[in-house]
Amino acid sequence: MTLNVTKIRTDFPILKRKIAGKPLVYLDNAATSQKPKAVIAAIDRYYQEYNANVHRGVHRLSEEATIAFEQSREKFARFIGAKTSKEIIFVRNATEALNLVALTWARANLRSGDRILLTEMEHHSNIVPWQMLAKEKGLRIDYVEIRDDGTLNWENFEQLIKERPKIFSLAHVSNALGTINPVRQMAREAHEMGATVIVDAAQSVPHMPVNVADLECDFLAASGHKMLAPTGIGMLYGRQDLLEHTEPLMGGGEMIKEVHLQGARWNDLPWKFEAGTPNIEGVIGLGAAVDYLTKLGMQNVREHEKDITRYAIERLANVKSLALYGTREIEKRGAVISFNLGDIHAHDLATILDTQGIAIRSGQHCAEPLMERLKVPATSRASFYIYNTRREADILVRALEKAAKMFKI
Ligand code: C6P
Repeated sequence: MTLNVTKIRTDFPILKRKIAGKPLVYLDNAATSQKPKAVIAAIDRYYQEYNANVHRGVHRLSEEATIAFEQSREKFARFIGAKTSKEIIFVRNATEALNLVALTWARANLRSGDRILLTEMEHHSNIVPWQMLAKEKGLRIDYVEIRDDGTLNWENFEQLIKERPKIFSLAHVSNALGTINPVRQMAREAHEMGATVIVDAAQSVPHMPVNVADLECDFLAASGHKMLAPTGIGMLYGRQDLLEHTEPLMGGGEMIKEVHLQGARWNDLPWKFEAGTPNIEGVIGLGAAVDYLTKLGMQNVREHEKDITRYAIERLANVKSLALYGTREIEKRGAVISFNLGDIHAHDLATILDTQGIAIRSGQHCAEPLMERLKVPATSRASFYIYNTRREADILVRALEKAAKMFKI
């Protein structure tokens, strides 16, 4: 075992909960993770001891809040290998991060007739902002196909990248299939063809070592709430030279250096993109979450998740009438397993599992084009994290076998 899961579990008060008289088995981590005491305590401490607005006051509380706020930015910058914390912009979530790139850098740099390249496995957050921009500016969107095993079709990518799209934006890890995409290899080819590379890392940053220099990406989006931090805090990484030459989206306090009746001058990076009072408690919680994950070691997190995913897939493969989606190659997938049991609708299955205390997600996972490609209306999805155990995978398997009996399939 690469992580001391028994010890980790004691850090998460919610895991002691019972649901319908059964211990909670929380397997909906791709939707949002649970929060450790250290994160809850950091937020509590902020409100109890140094609640104040940031970057505004010279009084002690404001100074302390500003230091904690900016330290969190430094921590996250180090966590993903950014060159400087100026490259980290705080937003609400990964969705807002992707929209921010679309509405600022992309809106200014793309012209009618330009192409954007996405993939068939994208989350709606990495499709709809581009569709909106495409409509506004007359752009064309192409999608890299996926193979039946849920990996990207490399030949198709090579064809489409030769069309010289201005943007190549893709998920690092698919939230519905778990596929880990070879971002670095693809980014190299995309750059050779002149594209700017945007990575939706909502499902990778919480689960494995992620380094923006290794990925060779230009922008990267992530959400705090999937990596032990509170909801309402998201992170956009952008290469400093790109952000320096990009106009802000929103105007107001915080994002300006000086304002006169006839004009204003923007603040330095990263604040020029952070108009208004930010989510201070969210940022402070994020700092504590990064500390927690750093202490565990992200390679250890990945190894633990590989172990439990491999084990769960092996066991699930033996459940009668269970269809598993995605590649079986463990190196190519994260800790997300999508499946269907016979013809039971995913929502019915999730409801049955809930009566056993098991929380999974069911539906289209905000990836409707992918569901169309898989020719399924929905899937059930179990997703693991640092506190999940093989025993919990066993509980899932037994509950599925019970459901199969109940539905006589
Ligand atoms: N996926 C899931 O259950 P937000 O909602 O902005 O924090 O994250 C959006 C997002 C973007 N990209 C990927 C790959 C994602 O998985 C998500 C969020 C959740 O799969 C909620 S739909």
